[in-house]
Amino acid sequence: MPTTRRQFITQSLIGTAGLSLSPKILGQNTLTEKKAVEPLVISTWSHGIPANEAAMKILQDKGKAIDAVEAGVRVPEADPEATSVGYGGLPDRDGNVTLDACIMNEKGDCGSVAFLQHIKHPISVARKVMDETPHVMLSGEGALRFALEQGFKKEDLLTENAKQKWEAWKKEADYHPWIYDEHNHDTIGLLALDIQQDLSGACTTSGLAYKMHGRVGDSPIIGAGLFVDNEIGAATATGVGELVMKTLGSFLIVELMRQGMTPQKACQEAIARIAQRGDIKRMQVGYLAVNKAGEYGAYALRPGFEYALYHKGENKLYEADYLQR
Ligand code: SD4
Repeated sequence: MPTTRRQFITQSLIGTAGLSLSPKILGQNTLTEKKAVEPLVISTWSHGIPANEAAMKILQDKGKAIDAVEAGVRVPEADPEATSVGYGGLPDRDGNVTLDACIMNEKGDCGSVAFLQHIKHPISVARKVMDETPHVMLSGEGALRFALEQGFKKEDLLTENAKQKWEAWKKEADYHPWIYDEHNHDTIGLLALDIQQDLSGACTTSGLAYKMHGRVGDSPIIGAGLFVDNEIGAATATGVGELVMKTLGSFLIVELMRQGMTPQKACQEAIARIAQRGDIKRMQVGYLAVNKAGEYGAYALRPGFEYALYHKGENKLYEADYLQR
């Protein structure tokens, strides 16, 4: 029988380090009473280390998870060396840097932008969509117009380095988005648990390098690249977006945690679901998940998926376990 929400939360709280089994914890007030918990930030790839740093600073100042996740992912968005996020991202096959991002808070509110050009911080535009409009998602020209109305600056995001790589690629124009290449799959997905025990997440990317003009991946799709349910947990994805979209991976992971799986087991199950669908040779997908109790998980289709975890005073890079041996 699936675990009910109340059972899950009670079990999670029992599992939280430092919480005693007082009758109060097990009683009626469980859902409304908030205990200060150890904050946690987890994010994809090595650019997660400086992103976690920025996010944790906010959490340590007793800030909210939603502000932490936005501040965190803005770090790689602004970094020209991060060639798969924001400024400096590798362009599509026509030389346009097109960005996808989404954000989700503890109330289940979310905002997203897809196929956005010329704006360095798509995550902050996504936040504005969440906070300032009745909608969840804006795309292309409309997203750009909204960003400019909100005071964002129009910029050229194609750096000299990215332009040179694109020009080198054009000589062959050989397009294999599915082939795993360590430089082609570096979306940042970042999840945070604040001291109020609230969860939020953010996900931002320039998508697959040399993609078709107009292609949108999983990263701005709520439930695919990111999902947060503050009563259960949160999950985010990186890798070949088409595989994540076909299985709605992040939503699936949160639902599996709702049924009682640990974050690790839920990530494994979501990766297995992708593998069951067909040939995944040389393709990469990586998932991260965290639950309300601050337990986390990470799993990938193949070796090489790194994630950064900032917890209990340490911000470290780890390599996730994987399916394809
Ligand atoms: C996408 N998931 O657009 C993204 C690509 C990526 O790490 O780089 N992920 O499909």
